[in-house]
Formats: sequence, structure tokens, C-alpha cells
Amino acid sequence: MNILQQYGYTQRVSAHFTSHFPDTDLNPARVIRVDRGRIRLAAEHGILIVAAHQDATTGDWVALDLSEPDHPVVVGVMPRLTVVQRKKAYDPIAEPQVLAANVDIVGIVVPIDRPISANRLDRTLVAARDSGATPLVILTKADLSNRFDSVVAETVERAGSVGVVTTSAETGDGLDELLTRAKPGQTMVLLGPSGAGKSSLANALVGRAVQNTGAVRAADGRGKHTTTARELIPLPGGAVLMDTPGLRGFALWEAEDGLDTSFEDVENLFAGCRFTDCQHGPEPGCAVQEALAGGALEQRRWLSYQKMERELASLRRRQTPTRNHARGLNSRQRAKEEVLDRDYRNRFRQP
Ligand SMILES: Nc1nc2c(ncn2[C@@H]2O[C@H](COP(=O)(O)OP(=O)(O)OP(=O)(O)O)[C@@H](O)[C@H]2O)c(=O)[nH]1
Ligand SMILES: [Mg+2]
Ligand SMILES: [Zn+2]
Repeated sequence: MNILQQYGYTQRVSAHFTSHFPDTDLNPARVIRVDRGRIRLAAEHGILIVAAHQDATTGDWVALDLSEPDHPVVVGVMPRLTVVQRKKAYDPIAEPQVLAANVDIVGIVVPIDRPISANRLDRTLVAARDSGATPLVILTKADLSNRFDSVVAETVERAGSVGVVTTSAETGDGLDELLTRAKPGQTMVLLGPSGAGKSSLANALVGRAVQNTGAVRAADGRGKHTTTARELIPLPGGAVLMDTPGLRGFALWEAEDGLDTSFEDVENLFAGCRFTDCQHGPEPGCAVQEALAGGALEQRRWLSYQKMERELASLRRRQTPTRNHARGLNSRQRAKEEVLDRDYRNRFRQP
């Protein structure tokens, strides 16, 4: 396998690349990591570091111009095959933040050493379903399963039809199963809170310490944001893993399709309401109120659904005028100055 293939270059990607960049002088490369204004790329001949490109994020396939060997330049980004995104926190323009590009599997990491964050799990499931990739719930730290008994059962229930794999980086349990889920050439991103064990899982899957890991706070089991950048890691067996920094909350972006499937149980109730325009408040014959009263629908889950609905409604309001404005700004011709920092550059170095 050449380096590009180790980072997920398949026939499908190749076909997409050629159709989007018919100029045969351009070379495919994949963004392994972005930091300090520079991007690390996997290219056919090795790993290289070039100046950042505004539109390129970790996981992207880019077109590389190597006509000046001392000055490789990213000249374009292939349209993403899948994208996991969330709304930027506190951003009034509400442009989406890309969490992961071109992944096939969204690994939603749920640690079982602390109480479950149901809201985050639901939201991550929504974003995952909306991404075009396959969601997979990954329970971590199975060796600590005696701490919070309910986490596994509750996670399985919330996951619905989404697959759940239970793992331990400590004992190695579940690692083989996880590896078989990610086929050669596929990319799996790990998304979850800080301290969930994402990097530990990466190390366990690779079989050596490729990522730093950090102890969780004894008081509440939360992590300390050890991982600070997303990074692609080739796995034995030909799949690619994307380790990520922990999520700090999770806002939604354009997730309407995902909402339908993630809250299927809630939305199925609506059909049972007496009035078709039922607001699910004090109206007579409201199936939601009945389910709440009878315990068939958890109050917390109903609140979570309503909160998402409100969030989606406000996003819709904000998107219509402002997104066009934002697009206008983006389409302005950007100055093409891909200046290489020579001492940082590390061209064609075999890893
Ligand atoms: N007992 C046990 N501890 C684990 C396991 N996996 C991870 N840990 C511990 O959990 C802590 C956090 O692990 P990390 O892998 O750094 O967590 P992370 O999700 O990468 O965290 P951030 O990089 O901060 O987002 C470390 O102290 C790990 O040793 C496991 O399977 N079993
Ligand atoms: Mg980490
Ligand atoms: Zn109703």
C-alpha cells in the first residue's frame, strides 16, 4: 500500500478526484492535520507540510500542484463526499463548523465511567445521521463497567437501530470487532467528550502510542482536552481513524433529516393526537401528553426534542438572509499567496 492508500485513497476517491480535477498535472493528497497555519498532507510520495488553504480541513482531499518541486501548493479542495458539522458556538452568522470531512463511519464515543449525557448523545446521533456517513456508537472503558450500571443500557436504547460496540483500551475487549466495522479504505472519526478515551482507543487499535492521552479529573471524571487537533491515523487492516479534540457541547446545523430518524419514537406519537395541528400542550386527546403521563415518554426526552425543534427553527430564521450574505463574502476572490515556511517544511519525508 502506498502512503495515499494508507490514508484512504480508493478507486471511488480517485474517480471523484479525476472528475473534479481533470488537469492531469494535479496530484491528489489528503489533509492529515491542520495547525498553526500549516497543513500536513499525505501525498503519493510521502508526507509533506504546506501552507494552510482556507477551505481545507482534516480529512479533505486536495489538489496539489507540484510543478515547482520546492513549492508544493494546494490549489483546490475536492467536494466532500460526507461532512459532519455543527453550528459554531456563539457565532451570530451561524456558519457551520465542519467536524469531520470525508468519513464513512461516525464513531460516537460514550465513556461508561461517568453518567451519560443523553442530550449530547442525541445531538451527536442527529449530526451523524445527517452527515451521509454511518453512525456507530462506541462505548469505551468497558473494564470500568461497575461504576455506572445504567450507562450501557441507556446508550443502547437511545442508539435505536444504530450499532453499538463495547470496547476497552485497557483490556483490548471489542477492538477486533471495531476493526472489522471499518473496512479497508474507510475512514472512521471518533467524536465524544474530553476524557472519553478516544486517543487511548486510537493507540490500542494501532498497537502503539501514536497519540497523547491524559488522565481525567478525579472529581467528575471529565477530561482536560488533551488532544487539540483532529488527526488522521492509518490503522492496521487498511482503514483510517480520525482522532478529535473533545466536544464542548453540540449545537445543530441543518439537521432536519437526522431529527426525524433520531426522534422517531416521539414523532410516531404525533399521529395518535386527536387534532392534526395539535401543539401537544393542553389540547384534549394529545398522545404526547398521554405518553408523558403514562410514563411511555420520558419528560427529559420530550424536553430534548422541543429544544431541538426550537434550535432548528431559529437556525432556519437566521440562515435565510445571513447565509447568502456569508456566501457572498466567501466567494470573493482570495489572494493566492501560499507562502511556505521553509524551516517548517518537511517535504517528501517518509513517515
Ligand atoms: N480503565 C480505562 N481507562 C481508560 C480507557 N480508555 C481510556 N482510559 C483513560 O481515560 C483517560 C482519558 O483518555 P484519553 O484517551 O486521553 O481521552 P480522550 O477522549 O482522547 O480525551 P481528549 O483528548 O481530552 O478529548 C486516560 O486516563 C486513559 O488512561 C479504558 O479502556 N479503560
Ligand atoms: Mg484525545
Ligand atoms: Zn398532541
